[in-house]
Amino acid sequence: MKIFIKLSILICFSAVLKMHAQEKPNIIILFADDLGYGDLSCYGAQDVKTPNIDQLANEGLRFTDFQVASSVCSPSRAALLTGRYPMRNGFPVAQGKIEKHKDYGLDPDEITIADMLLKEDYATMAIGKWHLGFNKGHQPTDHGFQQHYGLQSNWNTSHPDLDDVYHNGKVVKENVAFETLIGDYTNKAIEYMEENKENPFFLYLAYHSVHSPIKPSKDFIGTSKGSLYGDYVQELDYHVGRLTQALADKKLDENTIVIFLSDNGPAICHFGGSAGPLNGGKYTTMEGGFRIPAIIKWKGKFATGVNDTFLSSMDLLPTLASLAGAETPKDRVIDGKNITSVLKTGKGISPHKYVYYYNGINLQAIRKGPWKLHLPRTSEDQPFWSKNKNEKPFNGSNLKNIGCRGLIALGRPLLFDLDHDMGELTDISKKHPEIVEELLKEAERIKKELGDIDVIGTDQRVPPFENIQEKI
Ligand SMILES: [Ca+2]
Repeated sequence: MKIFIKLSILICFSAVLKMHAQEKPNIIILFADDLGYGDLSCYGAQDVKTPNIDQLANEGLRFTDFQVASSVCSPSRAALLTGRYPMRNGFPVAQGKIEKHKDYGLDPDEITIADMLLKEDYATMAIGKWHLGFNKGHQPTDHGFQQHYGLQSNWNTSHPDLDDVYHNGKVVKENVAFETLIGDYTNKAIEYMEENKENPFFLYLAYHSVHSPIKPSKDFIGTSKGSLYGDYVQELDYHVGRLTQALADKKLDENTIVIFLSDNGPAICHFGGSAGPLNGGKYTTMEGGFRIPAIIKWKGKFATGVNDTFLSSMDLLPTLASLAGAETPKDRVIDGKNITSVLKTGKGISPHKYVYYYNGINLQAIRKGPWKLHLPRTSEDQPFWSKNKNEKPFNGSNLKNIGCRGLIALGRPLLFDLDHDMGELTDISKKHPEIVEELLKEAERIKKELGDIDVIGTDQRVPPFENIQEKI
C-alpha cells in the first residue's frame, strides 16, 4: 500500500513537471538582416508584397517604434542576445575576418537569452548568420545554443571560410551558393520544430536576407515591382510564410511566441531598400538606422494590432526570461526591460527613461520619450563604416535634403520631436533649451558609465584590440 501511494505521488509529480514543461512557450526569433522600416507592405511598401509577414502582423502586435541598439550587424545582434548596450557587452563595432579581430567575439562572460533558456530545459538552436566571433569561446555553442547551423558571418567569397556552412563549429558544406541558404535554413528550422515539438524550444533564426549580395534565387527574380531588392524581400516573406504554416500544421501555434524583426535599417545608398518616412539608414544614428520593423505574436496570449510604444530589442531578454520562468541575471546591468504587460495588453508606456544611440564607440544621440537630441561630432569621431574625411559637419536646421547617407558629422546639437517629426527633419533645439540642457547633461553622465571615443566607461567592456573604430 505504501509503495502504491509513493508510486502515485511520483506519477502525479512527474505529470505536474511535464505540464510545466509544456506550459513554457516555444520561442522563435526571426531576425532579418538590413531590412528597412519601409520595406514591408504592412509598413507601407508599395512595390513589394509581403502577405505572410503582413498576416503575422495581423495576428500579432506590429510595432511602430521598436528600436535596435546599433545600426550595424554585430553590435545589434550582441545587444539583442544579451539585453545590454554594445558598449556594456563589449561588442560595439562590426566584426570582420581580419587579423585585428582574431580575438574579438561575444565575451564568454556575457549571458545570452539562449544561456538563460537552456537552464530552463529549453532545446536551443541558432540557424543562419552568427557574426559574433569565429573562434572558441565566441561560438554559438559557447553561448547557450546546443546547436548552430549556418554561416559564421556574412556570406562572402573574399575569404575561403565565409561561404561555408558550419554545424557546431565544423564545416558541413563548402563553397555554398548564396541563393541556396535561405531555403536550407528554413528546412532546418522546420525539421527542428518537428524534432522538438514535445518540449519547449528556442530557435534563433538569423537570415541573411536582405543584406548584400542582393541575390534572390531565380524563382523570385522579377516577382515584385520593386527591382531585385523587392524580389529579395518577397523571397524572405515566402520563407517566413513556410515557417508560420509549419507551426500551424504542427499545432504549435498556440504555444509558440514568434518574434520577427530586423537587425538594423537599410543600406540605402549602397543597395537600396526603404526606411519609409524615416531619415537615414544603416550606419547612422538616425531613426532609419535604429527603428526597425518588428512584430510579436503569441496566439491567444498576446494582444494584436498596431502598437506605438517606444521599445527596444534589448527588452527581449528580460521579457522572455519572465515568460519562460527564468531568472534575469542580477550580477550585471541589463538595459532591457520586461515588456510582458505591453505584449499582453497592447497598452502601456515605454519603460525606458533615456535611450542612447551609439555609432561604434561614439555616443551620437540620446532619446527621452518623443525627444531625440543629436550630439555634435566630427568625421574623425566615427567608426570606419561612417568615416569620410571630406565630410563637413552639418550646421543647418532643415534635414530635408540630407541624402541617403543621413546625418553623420554634426556641428551643434539638434533636437527633434519624434511624435510630430519621426523623419528628423526640423531642428527645434532653440524652442526647447531646457530639454537640450537635460539631455546634454544625461549624455555626459552616460559617457562616464558606457564610455566614448575619449573616455573608458565605468561599466564598459573594452574590446581586445587597439583603435577600436579603425578597420586595420
Ligand atoms: Ca545588418
